[in-house]
Amino acid sequence: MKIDSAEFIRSAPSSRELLRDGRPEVAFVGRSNVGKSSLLNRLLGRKGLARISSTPGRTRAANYFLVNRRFYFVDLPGYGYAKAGLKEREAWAAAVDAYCRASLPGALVVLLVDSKVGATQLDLEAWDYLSAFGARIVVAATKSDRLSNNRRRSALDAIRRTLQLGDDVKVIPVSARSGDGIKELWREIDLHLRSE
Ligand SMILES: Nc1nc2c(ncn2[C@@H]2O[C@H](COP(=O)(O)OP(=O)(O)OP(=O)(O)O)[C@@H](O)[C@H]2O)c(=O)[nH]1
Ligand SMILES: [Mg+2]
Repeated sequence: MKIDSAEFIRSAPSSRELLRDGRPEVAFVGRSNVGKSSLLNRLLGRKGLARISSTPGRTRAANYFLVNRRFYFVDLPGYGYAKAGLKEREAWAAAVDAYCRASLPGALVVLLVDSKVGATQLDLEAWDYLSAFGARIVVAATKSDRLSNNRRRSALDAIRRTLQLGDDVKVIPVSARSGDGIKELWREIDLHLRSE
């Protein structure tokens, strides 16, 4: 897809700030540090749009980006940040829960799983949680540049097994660094936007 415009619109830490203007949405969900902001920037071809941090757990609210004035990319805060205190975890859960309740099942969810780390117990819980909203989910196995071709293939199989994915669910290896899988992921996003 040709990106004519991409702009940060707002941060939504609670249901009050959520956008509900009927535009289609694509939400990016995954562990803290899994590469959500990097992938979003790569998809949009805008390096500094979503904030990338070497310190995990920096995204605390749902961040809306308006693309081509037609649809939203939503960068959700990452889960599983070990050093997060109880207050932070509660803030995280509140922001994500508010978003999911209001915007799923309509949105397409891109669930990011680190291809080197594999799917964790928290990823499985996230999968179950998101599926319960009836959301369409595509799994992006991130940082694929860190694995050889052989190891990438077994990593994808392992993710499928751990998340117990059916054949109808796509797992796309992606790299914000090399650009691997970006076209394939756009194809899925396009399909969703067309069906809206
Ligand atoms: N090798 C490699 N590193 C990546 C890739 N994508 C992201 N990273 C690195 O992973 C770290 C986290 O990236 P972010 O995009 O900030 O991750 P995030 O999921 O948005 O993190 P939070 O907002 O804290 O939840 C950064 O150090 C990135 O440079 C990738 O495709 N390949
Ligand atoms: Mg982020």
